[in-house]
Amino acid sequence: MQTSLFDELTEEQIDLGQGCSLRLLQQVLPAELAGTCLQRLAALELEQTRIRIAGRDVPIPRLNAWHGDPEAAYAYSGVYFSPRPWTGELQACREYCEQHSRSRFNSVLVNLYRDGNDSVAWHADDEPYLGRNPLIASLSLGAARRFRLKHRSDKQRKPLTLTLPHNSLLIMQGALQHHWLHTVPKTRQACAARINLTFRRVIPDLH
Ligand SMILES: O=C(O)CCC(=O)C(=O)O
Ligand SMILES: [Mn+2]
Repeated sequence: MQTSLFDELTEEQIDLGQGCSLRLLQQVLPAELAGTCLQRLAALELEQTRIRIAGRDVPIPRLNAWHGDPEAAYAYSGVYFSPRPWTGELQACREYCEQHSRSRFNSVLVNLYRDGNDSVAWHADDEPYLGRNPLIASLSLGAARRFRLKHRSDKQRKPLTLTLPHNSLLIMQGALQHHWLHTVPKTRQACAARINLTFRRVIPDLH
């Protein structure tokens, strides 16, 4: 029987006001492809980048790698990365994420959270070379993790907690990076590995 690629797809939209919105899609890749991508991406050459915080050189609490088109160099907390080339799995994931988000991406940051001790601190994806109001498409594979958002200045706004399960796509768009911060906190619950791919469009002239 021929089934549509998007048969199981479900979508939830969250409007946060001030031109900020989120879309959370489930079952974005065909199930078998999601499984093979998780295995193969976890076998990529990943590293524990070091960043400077308050004058100290600190390893980030996760492994990562930057892949993309040659011109899409990327900087994170003052560290520059030349993109590694696209692999077959990254290319396949990019195509699905582009279709679902109706956007084009020239780069992806691969993050591996080895277990519940790995995390990403509060931050926004607001680097100048992503341009104004960048659309970020964030694909999660493997263990489900909590993803929290808090408003930067309005302390009356309640923080938001989402769970990002295997094979889900979180699309952050509009002015979200301007007004809100996000984090994947550590968890004490036993937790297997999780791969997260954040697809971005770097505008090389803005470096
Ligand atoms: O792992 C995630 O869900 C988020 C990763 C993230 O925020 C980032 O790489 O900028
Ligand atoms: Mn981020």
